[in-house]
Amino acid sequence: MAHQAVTKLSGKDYKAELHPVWCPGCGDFGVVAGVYQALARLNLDPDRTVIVSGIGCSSRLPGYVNTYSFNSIHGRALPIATGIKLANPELTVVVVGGDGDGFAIGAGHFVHAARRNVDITYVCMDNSIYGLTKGQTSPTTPTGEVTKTSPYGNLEEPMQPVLLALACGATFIARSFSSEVKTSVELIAEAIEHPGFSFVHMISPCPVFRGRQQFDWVKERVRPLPPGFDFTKREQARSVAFEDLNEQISLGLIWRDNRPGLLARQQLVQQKAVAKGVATYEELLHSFVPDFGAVGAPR
Ligand SMILES: Cc1ncc(C[n+]2csc(CCOP(=O)(O)OP(=O)(O)O)c2C)c(N)n1
Ligand code: SF4
Repeated sequence: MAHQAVTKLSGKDYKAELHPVWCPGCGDFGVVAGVYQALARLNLDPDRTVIVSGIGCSSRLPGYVNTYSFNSIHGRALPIATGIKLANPELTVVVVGGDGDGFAIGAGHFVHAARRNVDITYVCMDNSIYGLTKGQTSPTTPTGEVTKTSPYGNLEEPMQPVLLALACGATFIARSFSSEVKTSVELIAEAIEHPGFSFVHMISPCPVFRGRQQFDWVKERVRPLPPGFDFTKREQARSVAFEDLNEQISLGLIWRDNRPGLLARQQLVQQKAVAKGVATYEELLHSFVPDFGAVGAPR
């Protein structure tokens, strides 16, 4: 359950003193604008909200938001966020980062965060390039794209983040585009409210290493999901997940499922333990490891 601020906050209340150092025209400006407004829409208490990232241009975002923030290690934001949420379920935990961070070095963590269905929100800012390290191909770079590491064109097929999220059991999957801030606000707010692992695939162009034409390329292809699209129907979600992004990029809520999250399942275990006479979570831990918490105890 997300904690609300005592007074009504607006988007600018979530702006940190630190000003973004992203390049002029970077898509990430649109994403942070969407984050400010989504937090304001939910009136989240900044003292009970944490934004976690890895390393990359996009991973600078937590520093620009007036909540707790953790700019962590490249590719490791999801396990760190999982630990934060499990240690203190009262916190609202949001993870942000780039496609390199999330789908190259961090790909294994994405798979397991989705599978575990921990109640955290992951906004992956996909520019299909490594921005911070100056323009190497990433797992989502289109085939044939000329980059610093593919001067004759990328030989590889890009991966499909939405398809991967669906295959791994994410219970909320949406896609937005950094220039469509209104759509981003709605989807990020809904993702935060979702009790389970929520994933927002956020297309956020890098004009420096993919060129200004990346915005035009995306704009020509994005479209809202068709009227009547049912995000609770797996076969409809699957058809979006298999979309050829060179042809069309659907924006909106693609998939939602009410499978209980990890914390809800943990509560069931606690209830069973209580029924067996174990009164508290600490006692439950002691029943596994009798010396748990004792000074010098094995950990
Ligand atoms: C363990 C480790 N490996 C590699 C790096 C170098 N590195 C920093 S950011 C980055 C990739 C950045 O691309 P992405 O995650 O897509 O974010 P963007 O900068 O495009 O927003 C890499 C490879 C690192 N910091 N740590
Ligand atoms: S290099 Fe690209 S992703 Fe990084 S700040 Fe500049 S425009 Fe944005």
